Parts: sequence; C-alpha cells; structure tokens
Amino acid sequence: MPDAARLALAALARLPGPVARPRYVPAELRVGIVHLGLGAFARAHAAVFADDLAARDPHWGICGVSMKTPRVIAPLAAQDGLYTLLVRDRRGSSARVVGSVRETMFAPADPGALVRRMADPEVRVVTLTVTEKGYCHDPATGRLNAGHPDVVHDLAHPEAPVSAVGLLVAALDERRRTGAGALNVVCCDNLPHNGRVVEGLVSAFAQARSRELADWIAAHAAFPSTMVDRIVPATTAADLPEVERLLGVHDAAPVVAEPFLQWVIEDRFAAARPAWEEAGAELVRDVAPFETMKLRLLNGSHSTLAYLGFLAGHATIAQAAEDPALRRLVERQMAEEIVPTLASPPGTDLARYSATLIERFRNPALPHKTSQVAMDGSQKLPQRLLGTVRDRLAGGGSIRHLSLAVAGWMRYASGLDERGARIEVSDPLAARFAEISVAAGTNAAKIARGFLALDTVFGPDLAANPAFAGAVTRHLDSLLARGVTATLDAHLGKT
Ligand code: CS2
Repeated sequence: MPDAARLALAALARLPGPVARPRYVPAELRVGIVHLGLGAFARAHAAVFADDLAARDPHWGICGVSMKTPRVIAPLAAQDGLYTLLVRDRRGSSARVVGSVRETMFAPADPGALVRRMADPEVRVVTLTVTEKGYCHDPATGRLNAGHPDVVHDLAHPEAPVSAVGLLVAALDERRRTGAGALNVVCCDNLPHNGRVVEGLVSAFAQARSRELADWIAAHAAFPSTMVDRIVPATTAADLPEVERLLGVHDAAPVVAEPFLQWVIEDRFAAARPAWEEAGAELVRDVAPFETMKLRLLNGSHSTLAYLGFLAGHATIAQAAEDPALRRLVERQMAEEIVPTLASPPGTDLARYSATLIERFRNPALPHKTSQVAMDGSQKLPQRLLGTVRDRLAGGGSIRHLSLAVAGWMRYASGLDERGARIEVSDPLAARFAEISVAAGTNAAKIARGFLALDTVFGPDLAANPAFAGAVTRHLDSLLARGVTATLDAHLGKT
C-alpha cells in the first residue's frame, strides 16, 4: 500500500476535522511505561489514559508488548504506533487516533531485549492485561501454579522467560543488578485483589530463585490493585471500512469500544508514576469495593448472558440482553443475589449501577460475541460467580439464579449445543471438560459431579456443598431435558 494511503505520523495533519488526534508531538514522547498484553482492551483503556496525559507530561509513552501473537505488532509498527479508537453506541460513532504507543515488541522474538526494556531507568511502570490465564495461577486460591509449563520453563531459563510473572521477576532482577531503581507493577486484569495476587505470584517465583531477590523486590516494587472497565470486543474485518471512511486513510489495527471508561487505582506506588487522575482515573485508598462490584455485577452478568445466551442461539451479548427472559434473569440475579453481598463503593448507587450495566450490554453498535465472553470460564467463574455463591451460602441466602448461571456454564462447557452441534470451547481446561462430558453422557448428576470436582475452579468447599451441588444439578437437568428457553420460563415464573 502506498504510504500516503495509510495511517502514520505523516498522515495526522491531513485527517478530516472531526477525527480527534494527539494534541502533542508523538515522536517527542519518551517511553515510561511498558505494557504487557497489547490486546484491544489495553489499546482502548490504559493507552487512552496515556494519550490524554501526553499533552501535559511527555514521560509516559508506552512500549506495547504482544505476548502470544505478533498479529497486531506489524501493522502498528507500519503505522508509527498510531491506531484509531472507534467509540460506538446507538447514537453513532466517533473516531480518535491514539498516539501513546511509541514502541512495540513481540515478547517471544527476543525476551532478553524485553527484560532490558523493562529495566530501563526511565521506565517506572509496567502495566499488564495478559488475561486471567496469563498469570499461571490457580484461580480458586490465587497461588502460583508451580506445575504450569511456562513457570517450569521460566524457573529453568530465568534469562529467557515466556510468562508474565517470569518477565516481571527477570526485569526486577535486572533493575536490581543495574541500579535502575524501583518499579510500579499495575495489573489491569479482571482478577480479585489483582495487585495482591500479582505481588504474591512475583514473590513466590522470586523466592524460588533467591531469597535476596525476593527481599529486594519486596522493598522496591509496588503492586497497586486496580479496577478497569470498558467493553471492548475483538476488532473484526467488518470494522475496517467504517474506520477508513472516517479517516480517509487505511488503519489495519483499529479498536472499537463503548463510550464508558473507568479506572480505579489503589494509591500505592514505589516509584514516579503518571498523574492518571488528571486523565479521569480515580486514585483511592481501597479498591476492593469497586473491584468486587465490577467483577460480580458486570463480569458475573456478562458470563451469565454469554453461556445461557449462546445456548439460546444469541451470537452477541446485545442480542442476549435484548432477550426478555435472559434480561430478567440477569436483573434479578443482580438485585436479589449479588447486590446483597456488596459494600457500595463511595459515591456509587448499586441499583443505578446495575441498571446502567443492562444499558451497556444492550449497546447494539458493539457486536460483542457471546463466544468471546464465554472463553476461559475455568479462569473467570471463581471471581465472577463463585465468590458470590460462597457469600450467599455463608449468609443463608438463596442461590437459585447464580446456580442456574453455573449450570449454564457446565452445559456450555460440555461441548454440544441444543441442536447437537459441537461448541468450540476455548479454555485451558477444555480437554478435561471433554473427558468429563464423554464419561457422563447426558446424565446431569454425573456432569455436575465431574465439573464440581475441578478443584482449581470450585475449591473443595463448593464441591462438597450439598445445597450448591443440588441446585446446579437440578438446573442442569432442566437445561439438558428442556433447553434454555423453557428452563428460563419455568424458573422466572416460579421464583
Ligand atoms: C468480558 C470482559 O470478555 C469478558 O469476559 O466480561 O472483557 C468485559 O467486557 C470487561 O471486563 C469490561 O470492563
């Protein structure tokens, strides 16, 4: 493609008036942040905060790192790191070119170079969006999975790590050796107490290497917890023509997102940091109420809509949320079973927050696939649904809706849809799910028992809880015998 037809620094001045663009000179930004996991979410979230700040402070450009696939790296490099953020809702779309990603790296291509980049004295922050499974931990306990192949590899080859935790420890070790100074490690994945979890994982990994290193890290790294929020579906080929029409040049790497944007960050740092609050982030003493609210209400409802919605034949979250029965289930699950387990974050009305979520899910301009949200359920269920189940059981509350959502996951994860067609189940435990489902056939009690025995998901306590196991089994039986629609009708009529 001729350069003139492609988004790049040289094209910025020629973009049509309505397209927002950097109000700073991108080439003058210095890299102060390394971001691990340069997926669509990071480019529509953390990179946008950095873009907003860049006009005031030139020290916080981003080196964006892809961990698993070089897919987005080549187009971004060809576009001088620029890409379009297309914000869409039922009122229309607006385009903004983001300039904060100043460098890109593909981690497996040269892990040593990446470790050195993270150990640059001008880099003070490493942000991460590597997805739940990217932490090589046990989701039920939050502890490092020492048997994970990537952890085994990284302990044997600490100079060429492949995992996020291995990279962090190698970079911190390099900073210690070279006197590069302290580092802020900011986890932006949907894990509960994400800062504490990553701190624990880094510490366990460092301990396995040397006591001295672990002590240095404890004194020179901070791991603030954060709550991140923006709905960002995977970009598809269908998004490219609209971006090109708005820009007048081709962008091979745009991201599409909803207008809503939130970042709540625990005020706990070891080194200099960007003034994220000047770009709208909330710096708080305690993130826990924000993250529990978001994980349980937003992500818990998202997963419920994804599993039951997929089984009911809905390809997108918006379609699932338009289905009156599914919407009712999610509304009731929020109001009757989730909200009672939450403490309101300062300034937040939980009923209003829940109503806003339904509107966000219904955004018809975002083709957010149910299959995308359904991915990696074994990593997501504990913080999205099962923590709430535990709290409800401990308080003697009903779990009739939550247990239906969990049964929906089991029904989905067993790999056949309601017409008998195979479901592409994408999950680190997919092979295990297939074994369970082959052994159990269509017997709901056997399927439920097989899934409940997955310790890293349910822990021994939930597997052994007869009220929970009974409720899940009854729902699963109904889903298998009657299908989602009839199950929901009976469930909502009765409860
Ligand atoms: C979604 C999240 O894919 C998923 O599992 O639930 O990515 C969700 O869109 C974000 O957490 C919203 O902030």
